[in-house]
Amino acid sequence: MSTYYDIFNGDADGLCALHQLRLATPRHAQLITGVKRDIQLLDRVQAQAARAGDEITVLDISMKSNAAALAALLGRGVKCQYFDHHASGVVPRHANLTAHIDTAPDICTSLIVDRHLEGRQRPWAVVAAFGDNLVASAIRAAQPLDLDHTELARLHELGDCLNYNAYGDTVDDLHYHPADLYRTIEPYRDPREFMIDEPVFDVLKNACREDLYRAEETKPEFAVDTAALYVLPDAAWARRVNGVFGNRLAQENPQCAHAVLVSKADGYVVSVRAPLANPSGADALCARFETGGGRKSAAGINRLPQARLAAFVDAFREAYAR
Ligand SMILES: [Mn+2]
Repeated sequence: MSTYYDIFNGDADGLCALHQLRLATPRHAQLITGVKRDIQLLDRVQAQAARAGDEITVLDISMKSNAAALAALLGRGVKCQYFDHHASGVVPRHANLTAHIDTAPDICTSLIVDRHLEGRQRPWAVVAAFGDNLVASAIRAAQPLDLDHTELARLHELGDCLNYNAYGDTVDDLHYHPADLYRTIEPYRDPREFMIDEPVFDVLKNACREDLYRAEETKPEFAVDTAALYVLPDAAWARRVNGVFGNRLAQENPQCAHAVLVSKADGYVVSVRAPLANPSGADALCARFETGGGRKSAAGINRLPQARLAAFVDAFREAYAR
C-alpha cells in the first residue's frame, strides 16, 4: 500500500494551498509541517522511509532548500507534486516530478494552486494572498467573488491571523500547531463560516493584537525615509509577532524598506521586507549572509551572529537608505 504525505509550510499560504487542493481532491495523508521558518521538511519524509509508489505533495517550501532530499525521494520512486513561489534553483527533470513554480513577486503558492484548480476554491486563495501580504493580488483574486468591503476585510484579517500563528522558533512558541490548525480548517469550504463557527479566529486575533501592541512600543534603531530597522527582544511574543509587525510597517510606509531583528542568546533572526512600492533586493541582501535567503520582496537570515550585526546594518543601509 502506498502512503501519501502532505508537506506544507505552516503559514497562511501553505495551509490554504493544501486546503484548496484537498477540498478539490480529498486524500488521507500524513501531514508534515512546522513553524514558518522550518522549511527543511523533505528531510523528515526521507527519514520516515518513503518508498516507491508513495506520493508526496509539497507546498510553499523552497525546492532549492530541499533539493537533496527531493532528488533522493525521486530516485527512490516516490511521486512528487510540487507547488511553490520561492527561488527554486534548477528544477530537476524527472518523470516522477510535477512542478508548478512561479517566482513572480505578486504570486504566492495558494495563487499557483488556485490557477491549477481554475479558481474553484478561490476564497482560500484570497485569504492566503492577504496572509502573504500580497494585498493587491488578494483584492484582484477576490473580484469575481462579489464580496462587500466588510467581508473582504474579514478575509484579510483571517489571512493575517493564520500567518501570525506560524511565526516562532519552535511550535512551542505558537498558539496552534499548524497541523492542528489545518485539521480545524479542513471541514470548511467557506472561510467566512470557519470564522463564525470556530473560536480559532478570535483567539488568534486577540493574541496578535496584544503582541503587536508590545512591538509598536519599540523604537527603531534607525529610521530614514527609505529604510528602518527594529530590534525586538528575546521573547516568545517577539518571535510570534515579528512577521505581522513587518507587514504592518510595510503597509504603513510603502516607500520604505524594513528590517526586523529578533534577539536570541547568540545573535538575531532577521526579516527584511523591501519597499512595497519597489519590491526588490531583499533576497540578494540576505543571501550575502550565511543562512540567509528568500524572495525579492521578503527575505530573511535564520541566524545572524552577534559579531555580524554591524555588517548587516551596513549592508541594509547600503541597499535601501539613499
Ligand atoms: Mn508563501
